[in-house]
Amino acid sequence: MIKSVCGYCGVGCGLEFEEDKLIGDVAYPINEGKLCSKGISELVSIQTPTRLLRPHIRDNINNEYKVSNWEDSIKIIADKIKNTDSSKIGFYLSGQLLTEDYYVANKLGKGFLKTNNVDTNSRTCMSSAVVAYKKSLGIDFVPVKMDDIFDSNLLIIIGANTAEAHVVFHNRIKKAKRKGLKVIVIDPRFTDTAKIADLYLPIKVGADIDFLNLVAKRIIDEDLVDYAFVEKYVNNFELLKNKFKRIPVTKMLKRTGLSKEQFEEFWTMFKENPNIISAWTMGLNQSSQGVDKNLALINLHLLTGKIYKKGNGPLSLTGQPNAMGGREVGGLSTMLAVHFGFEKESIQKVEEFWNTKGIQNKAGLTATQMLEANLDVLIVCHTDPIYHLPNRNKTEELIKKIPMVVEINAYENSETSKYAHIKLPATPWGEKEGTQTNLDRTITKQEKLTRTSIDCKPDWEIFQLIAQELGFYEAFSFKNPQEIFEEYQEMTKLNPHLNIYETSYEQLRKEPFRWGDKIIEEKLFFTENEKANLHFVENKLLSERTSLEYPFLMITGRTRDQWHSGTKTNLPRTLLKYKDLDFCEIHTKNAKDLGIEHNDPIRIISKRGEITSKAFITDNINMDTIFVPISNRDVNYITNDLLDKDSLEPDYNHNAVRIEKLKKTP
Ligand SMILES: Nc1nc2c(c(=O)[nH]1)N[C@H]1C(S)=C(S)[C@@H](COP(=O)(O)OP(=O)(O)OC[C@H]3O[C@@H](n4cnc5c(=O)[nH]c(N)nc54)[C@H](O)[C@@H]3O)O[C@H]1N2
Ligand SMILES: Nc1nc2c(c(=O)[nH]1)N[C@H]1C(S)=C(S)[C@@H](COP(=O)(O)OP(=O)(O)OC[C@H]3O[C@@H](n4cnc5c(=O)[nH]c(N)nc54)[C@H](O)[C@@H]3O)O[C@H]1N2
Ligand code: SF4
Ligand SMILES: [Mo]
Repeated sequence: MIKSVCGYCGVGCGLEFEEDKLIGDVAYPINEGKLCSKGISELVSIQTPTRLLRPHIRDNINNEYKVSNWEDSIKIIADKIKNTDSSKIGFYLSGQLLTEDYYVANKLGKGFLKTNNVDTNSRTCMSSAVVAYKKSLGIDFVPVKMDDIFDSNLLIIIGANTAEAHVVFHNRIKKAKRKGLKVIVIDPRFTDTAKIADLYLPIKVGADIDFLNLVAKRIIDEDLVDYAFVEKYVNNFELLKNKFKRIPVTKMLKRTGLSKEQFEEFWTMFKENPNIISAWTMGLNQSSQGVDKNLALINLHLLTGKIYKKGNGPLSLTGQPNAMGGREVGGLSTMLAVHFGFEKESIQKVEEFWNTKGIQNKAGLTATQMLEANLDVLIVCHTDPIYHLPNRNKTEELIKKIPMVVEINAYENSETSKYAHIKLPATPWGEKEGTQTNLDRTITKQEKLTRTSIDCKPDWEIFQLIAQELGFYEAFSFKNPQEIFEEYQEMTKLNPHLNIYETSYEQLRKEPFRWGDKIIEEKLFFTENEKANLHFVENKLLSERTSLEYPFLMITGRTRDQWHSGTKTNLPRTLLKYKDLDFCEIHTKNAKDLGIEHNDPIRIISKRGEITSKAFITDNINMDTIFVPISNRDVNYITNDLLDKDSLEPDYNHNAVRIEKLKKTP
């Protein structure tokens, strides 16, 4: 029997592998033996016919790929890199990479190629939360753990659908409910998560800042402020208080679409429950004001001292299995390594540690900027930007201009592979080992369960081969993931709050390790004066507006059994299909007005493009709002490419569209 962890979502469930079968690990603290359908079917995806098993190459994206070998492919890539200015090279990584992969890619990019253009799909996902935590707490730090819900009285879930996106955590919420936890769900859709709520608030898309500011104002007006906490630990209270004197309360409530009674019901629960956790994901992050939405929520915890206290705090629910590990390593273009930025002293420390010189002193291109930057070499690893970036017609035009696109993938059917010149076969989950950090800072270990397919290589090794071909043998001579992890651990000592050095690779085989608990115990903030910052933010209505021509707002998101583009989950043998891959939720009244019936084929059109889908008529969505799951691979042909100005995360959840009924094909 081998113990490992699931490689899908940020919950990070423990599992056991025995005789070709996976079961949940009963002794594992996070999931107590439970797994969702994705976890159970991890093994199925290894054995699919759509695995990428050999290197492939072509001169031109209009030609067919030809099978190649590692030696030639790596040489072609290294030669091109040698002849390219470092500012024209980009690494497009993924929150699904293991920590060791991230470490090697980041070291190569920032440390040796001297480009900070090393970013990740987490930009489209968690970057608003990262920036907000840094602005408010002074550090990218999740100050709560999932199990804290058992010490809490009230869980506010805002802009997250745990029932489908963090399934096993959702089961834990249900368990905590049986022990008295109350749950409020705030979402424009009455989701499966809302079904377990004690109070459901059908907020209008994009109105979260208005709602959260109204709550903050009430906290101040009704003296629910924890003055002792604020005095000792928090900046900007007077400023915020003064600003809230002049906010247009009636207009703000109107924008939320909620009634006064609904707001009062919320307020009563908020006031009466001493211990409160708030949890959020894409409903807040993916917005033209994603950072501000986060800050408005964190304000509530700072004002009431409901942070760094058992059963309290703002719990950002990271989506991918190792987006957190990537953040710790420094795999975003806006940080250097181990939580360091680009200050002189940080660069010096990192240069000394890596034994290199000339690290660039400013942030590199973000994932959402790379395609527009006229790059000469783009290396995409473990993610599918053509599928996932917004305004796809534009991204397709942009990627065609890049002379060398290298795609490292374990499967052959990504959308980006249509635009790559070289495809390199990576070793997927189950055939490799390494570490990952789940959404509450718990580091877990993935184990190799089956043999590695002959011509596939783990992601770290692919970056190492490129580094070696470029001549960096000394810095890139890792024999296995353990050696990488140990070098990384040593590096975390440069920034001791990242106490990852306290565990060991061997120890992680036996039990998970959570870093950073001391930060909570000692109530540490990492701002200049070591106090947390309140921020006054307002809903600036920056997102795309609906119009007569485009009268609906489209939001997008997940369904329980599908993983994004579905290279791993859209398989004939996958166990369950709880929901279709392709549907469009539309309110009963809107459908009636358009003469659309259940399952009718429809076309959804925005200024940028169009897609087809199938109507799913329901009362569980706000009027004039539609929802399309991202398992419809075409969804980003119609999404808008506005970005949050601080995090540069896309505004995926605010797209003006119109709907047309299509003729049914006989
Ligand atoms: N099954 C499955 N699970 C996954 C994934 C997957 O692909 N499949 N992906 C993982 C990843 S990478 C991520 S990031 C997470 C995402 O996890 P979630 O964010 O929980 O998943 P989404 O379906 O995107 O849900 C976002 C919710 O926000 C709501 N929403 C949209 N706009 C607004 C708004 O303006 N305000 C509010 N309050 N709510 C709004 C939507 O209706 C939706 O219910 O899931 C992770 N888990
Ligand atoms: N409209 C809209 N767009 C969105 C979102 C949304 O909510 N709405 N959400 C955004 C968010 S939060 C996210 S996280 C992104 C997700 O978007 P992506 O990251 O593009 O989605 P995935 O399908 O998970 O892509 C992972 C890729 O890695 C490959 N792969 C699997 N295993 C391995 C391996 O071991 N090694 C390597 N090298 N490759 C492997 C898979 O085959 C797949 O092609 O989408 C973003 N885009
Ligand atoms: S909840 Fe997440 S980590 Fe747990 S089994 Fe499901 S996909 Fe895997
Ligand atoms: Mo994500």
